[in-house]
Amino acid sequence: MGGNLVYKILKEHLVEGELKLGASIGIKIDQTLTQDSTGTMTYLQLEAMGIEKVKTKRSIAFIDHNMIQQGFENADDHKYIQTVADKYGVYFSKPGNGICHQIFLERFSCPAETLIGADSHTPTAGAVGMIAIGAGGLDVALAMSGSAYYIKVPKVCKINLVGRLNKMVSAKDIILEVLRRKTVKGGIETIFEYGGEGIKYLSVPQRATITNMGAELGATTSIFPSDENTLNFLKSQDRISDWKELKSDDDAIYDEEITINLTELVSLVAKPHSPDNVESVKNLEGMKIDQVAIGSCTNSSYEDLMKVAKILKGKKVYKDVSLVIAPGSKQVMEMIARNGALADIISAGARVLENSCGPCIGMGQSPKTDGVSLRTFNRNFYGRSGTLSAKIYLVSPEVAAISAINGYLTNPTDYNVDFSDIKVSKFIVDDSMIISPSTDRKEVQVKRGPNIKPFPVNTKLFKNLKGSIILKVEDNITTDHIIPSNSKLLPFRSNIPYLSEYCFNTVDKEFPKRAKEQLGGFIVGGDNYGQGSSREHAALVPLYLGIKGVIAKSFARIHKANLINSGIIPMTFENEEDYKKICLLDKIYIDNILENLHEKFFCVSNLTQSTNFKVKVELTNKEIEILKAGGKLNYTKLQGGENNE
Ligand code: MIC
Ligand code: SF4
Repeated sequence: MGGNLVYKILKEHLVEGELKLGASIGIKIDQTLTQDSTGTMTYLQLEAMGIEKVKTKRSIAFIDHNMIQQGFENADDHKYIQTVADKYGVYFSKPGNGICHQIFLERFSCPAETLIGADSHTPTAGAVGMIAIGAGGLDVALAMSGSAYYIKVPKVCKINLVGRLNKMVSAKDIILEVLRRKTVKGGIETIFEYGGEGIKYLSVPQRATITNMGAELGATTSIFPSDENTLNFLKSQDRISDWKELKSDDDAIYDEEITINLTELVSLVAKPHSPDNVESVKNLEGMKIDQVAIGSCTNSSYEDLMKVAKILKGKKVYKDVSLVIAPGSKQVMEMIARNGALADIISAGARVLENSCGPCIGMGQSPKTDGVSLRTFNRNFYGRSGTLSAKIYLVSPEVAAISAINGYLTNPTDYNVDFSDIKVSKFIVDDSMIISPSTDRKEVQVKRGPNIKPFPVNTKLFKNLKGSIILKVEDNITTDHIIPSNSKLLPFRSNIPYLSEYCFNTVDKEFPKRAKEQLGGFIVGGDNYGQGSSREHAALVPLYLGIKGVIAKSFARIHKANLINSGIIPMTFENEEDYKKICLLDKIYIDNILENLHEKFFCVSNLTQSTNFKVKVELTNKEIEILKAGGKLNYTKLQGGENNE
């Protein structure tokens, strides 16, 4: 097979393996990105690799998540990241410069290159024709040290966009439609390649909304061709030399194709508590709302905020609604400040937040008890907003802004707002908040505050495994369930012992205590276990609590990789009936796991119920060796260095 965009880029970057569906391949990584809540762990691991300087074409450390600074922890972690970046030759984007994915798109994205990032929404850069993949921090650190990044060659699903969006229906509705059809697990081991005549009406920022939220499908990534719209975008960012045409061949082959008729698309909304719980806005119109939040890496571009400003101009936010807006970057904020749109937003009564992730990750603006919040974000997982009883609905900026004025969910199609003059031919380009690394790196002192604690490292795998089932959970458990993020916990991302007290807090508050009492053990999960973020804390914290393996119906891609990297064995039930039978605190025993890992299926004894059941492991030979070594860091050391993978 050949000729599609995905295979063209993978072929150019292939360093190991054969480019055929399902095979394990190693690809060369051109660029990496980290953000602050995953970054501290990533750089601690990079330091442990003993290299002198990063070996990528470019690596960037962003500060955008952990911004409240209610104690010393955030500021200390930011200083650590800034100094460690300087030491290892990494660019540093200062707090206030904006959200990593928005800035990366504006200032660093390059068609036909590869990117991995310690954040699940790294695929945003697929909007310019990059293969951009979210990964655990350790994999990003390894890429910085010059190692290849390993993936299973995913299937390529072409999404044919035909027709043209109606006014007030937007890119957000396209990706919500894909989620409606494919669900949150419909993209596992898949790359979505967008094409068709409809794409010519989509600007790069609109495409970025789609590739960004492709993460919610569980996809490896999503990609658009690099065409004239890409050229215009890069030109307007003063980066014409980064443009390169990238298109699929006319006879390109795909593993699957689906078509979306944009002309027929209507405004959509994802209901609580899952991004695939999609229905038309019309069906829910009139629902009373308490809060509207506009921003996040999905919908905080200049175009998005200009639409919002035009809708709000001369109007007032409804008396019972709190409207908050967080622009995606300094560039966006400065543009709307200089052209007066920000004044229209402020005059309407919006609360303007700084350029960061903010409420998207529960850093402030938690809704009131039982509150209904409309958000332009990408995730509405249970508890993520910081208020357990809140109901979060995901919508487009158009729906959000009009609803904020009315006080209830509103179908925007009857509104006639003129967006025709929003196009921009030249952005304000000012990279002064991106600090280049020092030339004299030897002199740089890495500053470590007291919040930075050592990360746990596993031991070599024992011959036999024995332990209790410490937790049994349902389908679609997210990393937000495993290790919640909010303004109280995010400052402790470099402090695994502290975080461990909150592991599975929204599901079962007793879990950490039980894990300690039982001296560790196993977790039983449902389908799509570990969906959502890339945070390796969702593996490192269970490791710290003694978890040896997770037996689930199926796993989300990044979380499975993070478990393996931590030396925790991901197993799936061969027969789903066994999921039903197994109980909390059952004692299980796995004989000769060292040998069994090489078999596709092996037997687990349930000592409590005096029964046996079969589990499956889907691992490459390298992953088996990583598990035996007790995680990827140990494995890399055993191989004699970071580059001998
Ligand atoms: C998210 O949107 O869930 C996050 C916060 O950006 C995470 C990263 C993290 O947990 O720090 C992600 O998407 O990977
Ligand atoms: Fe930040 Fe939200 Fe985007 Fe994650 S999804 S990177 S928290 S804006």
